[in-house]
Amino acid sequence: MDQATKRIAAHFTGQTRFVDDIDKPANTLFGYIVKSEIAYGKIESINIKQAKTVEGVCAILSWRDIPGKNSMGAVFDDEPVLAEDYVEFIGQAVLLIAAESKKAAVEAASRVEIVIKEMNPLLDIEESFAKKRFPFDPLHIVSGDVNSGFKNSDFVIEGELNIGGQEHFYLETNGAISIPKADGTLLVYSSTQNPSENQLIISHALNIESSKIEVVTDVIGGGFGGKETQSNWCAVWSSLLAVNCNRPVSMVLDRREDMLITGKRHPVKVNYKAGFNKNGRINSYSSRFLFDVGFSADLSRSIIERALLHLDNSYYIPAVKSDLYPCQTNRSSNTAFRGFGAPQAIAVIEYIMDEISGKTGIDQAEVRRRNLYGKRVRNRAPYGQMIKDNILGDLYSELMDSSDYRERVKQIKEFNSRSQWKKRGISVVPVKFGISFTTTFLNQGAALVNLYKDGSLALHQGGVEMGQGLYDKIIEIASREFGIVKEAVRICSTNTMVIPNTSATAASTGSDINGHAIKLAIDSLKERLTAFASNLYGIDIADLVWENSTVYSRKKADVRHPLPELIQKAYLARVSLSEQAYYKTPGIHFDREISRGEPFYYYVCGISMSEVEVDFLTGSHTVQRTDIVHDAGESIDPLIDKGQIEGAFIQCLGWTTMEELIYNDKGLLLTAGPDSYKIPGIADIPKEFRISLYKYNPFKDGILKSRAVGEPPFIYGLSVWLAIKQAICSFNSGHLPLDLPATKERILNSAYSYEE
Ligand code: MTE
Ligand code: QUE
Ligand code: MOS
Repeated sequence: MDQATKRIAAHFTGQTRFVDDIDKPANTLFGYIVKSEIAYGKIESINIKQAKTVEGVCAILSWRDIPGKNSMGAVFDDEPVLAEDYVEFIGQAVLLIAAESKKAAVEAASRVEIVIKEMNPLLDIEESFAKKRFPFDPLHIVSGDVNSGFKNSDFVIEGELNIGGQEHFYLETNGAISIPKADGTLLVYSSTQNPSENQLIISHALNIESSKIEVVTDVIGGGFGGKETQSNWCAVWSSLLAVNCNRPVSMVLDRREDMLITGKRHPVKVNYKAGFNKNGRINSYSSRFLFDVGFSADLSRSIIERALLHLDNSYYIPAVKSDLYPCQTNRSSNTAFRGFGAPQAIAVIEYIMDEISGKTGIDQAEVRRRNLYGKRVRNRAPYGQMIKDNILGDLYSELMDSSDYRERVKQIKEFNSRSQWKKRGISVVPVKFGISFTTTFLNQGAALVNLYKDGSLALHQGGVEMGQGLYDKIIEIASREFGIVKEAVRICSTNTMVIPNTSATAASTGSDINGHAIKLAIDSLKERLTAFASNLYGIDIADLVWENSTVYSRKKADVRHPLPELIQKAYLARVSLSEQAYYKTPGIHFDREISRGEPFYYYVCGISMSEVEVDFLTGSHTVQRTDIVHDAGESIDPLIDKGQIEGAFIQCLGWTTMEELIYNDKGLLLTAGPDSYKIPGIADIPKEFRISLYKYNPFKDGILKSRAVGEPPFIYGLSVWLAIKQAICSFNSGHLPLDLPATKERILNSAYSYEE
């Protein structure tokens, strides 16, 4: 088995070593945070006298003990490492404790006396909006004239949709181990999607240069966006304690702490207005989005920007106007989560598509088809980018054929007319997901490849493996490009001392950016060695073939050498066996001021269809069947890509039908554990689950003609929610709106109420 396969096997059998599983040095201390129990208030006094008497306590730090900047905001300086005068959400870190044992740390924390003058927390987004509590400027987009669009429409609808947040529920919680070295440098093992940012934030807080902070990240137990910025926290906290005590400090959050203090997917409240014609085509769409960003900005500006860039989903809309507001609340800071704002925006336009079907009487799939972007006309997105190489229509046709749609619609109608309490519904949802960080400068990556004298190859790159199969793809790219067997290739942990200034492994760009960098490095190394081999064996470069760790000549049968032999000779001849490379995504730009540009290198498209059966006595439902046709290009590893599609779909199904974050009126998250927060289980998988990878796209944009896959398939889960809405509509055509998540309770509320 090659290393990538072993790693994957270890991952799904629970043998991957997470940060907490690393063998720690014997003198490692346990790090712990003292958290605010109040959502908003002024700190009047802190007394640590009793806490310090607990045996085994080594340090109790407040913000005053931070040698550098008390700031760990990734984009804006609005997030203190430790609270100063005010606390702004329940769970905010006020003090740090290092102790010989967890027991001692927890005991000390319970003896800390913090007096906080409680103030009224801001917990409602409408109220935050009314008070204009925006941590940064709202975003806007205008394209065409919506008002004349509404005037010229046969129908105009207006509505409100409430979309819930979502907990990441990665298997491995946030955590880091910081180890101070004798030379004043720091080694940090961190469960993060962004080692370079951990490094930078630690450097600011400790006031030491980045070059002295080595952040190492091995395979992590999931990130899903939740470890882009908020992994900074444990990394900084453990480092502050480690330097203060001059001993290693391990800080790994338990599940309840992690759920309580880290941010989630943004809940959103949307008011929309849409104008369309009798033929089902949309003319005009205006909307107001209120995003609950939590207490600080975090990545919210980029997240809202991605929402703005996906409010069209796959549809051509002649006139668009949208205002998107970041509303501050006294909750943990909402952050990146698979889809990065796009799922919320796409949910709205898909809801509208369903409403158009209801008002016009045109089948929901047909309404969607009529609105898809065109190939030569109707092909410019509201922000100006041309939708080139559009295959949405082809994907649609393929899905219609392979799913036997027409026949099943008949069967569903028949079933629904016979069945009083159970109704079935079906819905199609396409996706067009923009690939690239919209923050253009982040689209860069680097790699270093080292050959050893025995012919084995080690790869270094900036991406983090979190279960998405990045390492597998990188090894595959290197082995294919170099002509070396995978068994001889190793990929190394992500390390800030080897590949500097990396971007987060995010925006689904991990394999494209890092894969390209690896390919460039491999190609230069191979070019140098090819020249050497051509000389050595006296044959033309054009006739040399590298395959499966063998170098041979296309023309002369006697020229056939094992790769290790060639490498050994190259070493003796003093040919460098190492190469570094740098990649930046070409041709993209975006002007934030006017919301115009070509932010995306390409789009990933696909289409889904789900059929559900809803029981209107209990509100429960089953997913009878889901069909997905997804364009993964020339997939580097079809099994990995199918796994991504399945996982993303199920994750969205959780978001749209069962995962509910419930807070009390003081702002305390009541659902801070798996006992009260339900994520999908094995029984929630569609009874029939048919995923196919589209084979006919002639356009090959990604690394080795593949396409990014991490986030786009998340959108497919929306088809379950909208199929439920269709079933409700069969039960009661005058039903109330169906907010997200469509829990049993919401399904019944929607089904048994009537719009006046
Ligand atoms: N798959 C697994 N198993 N675990 C994860 O944490 N994160 C998702 C996606 N798939 C994730 C995952 C998110 S949010 C992103 S942006 C991409 O993977 C990141 O990896 P990539 O860019 O290499 O696709
Ligand atoms: C998609 C993403 C990200 C993004 C933009 C996208 C993302 C991310 C950032 C970002 C932006 C500004 C920063 C920063 C990060 O932008 O994941 O550190 O200063 O982190 O379209 O996934
Ligand atoms: Mo993914 S939300 O871009 O980490």
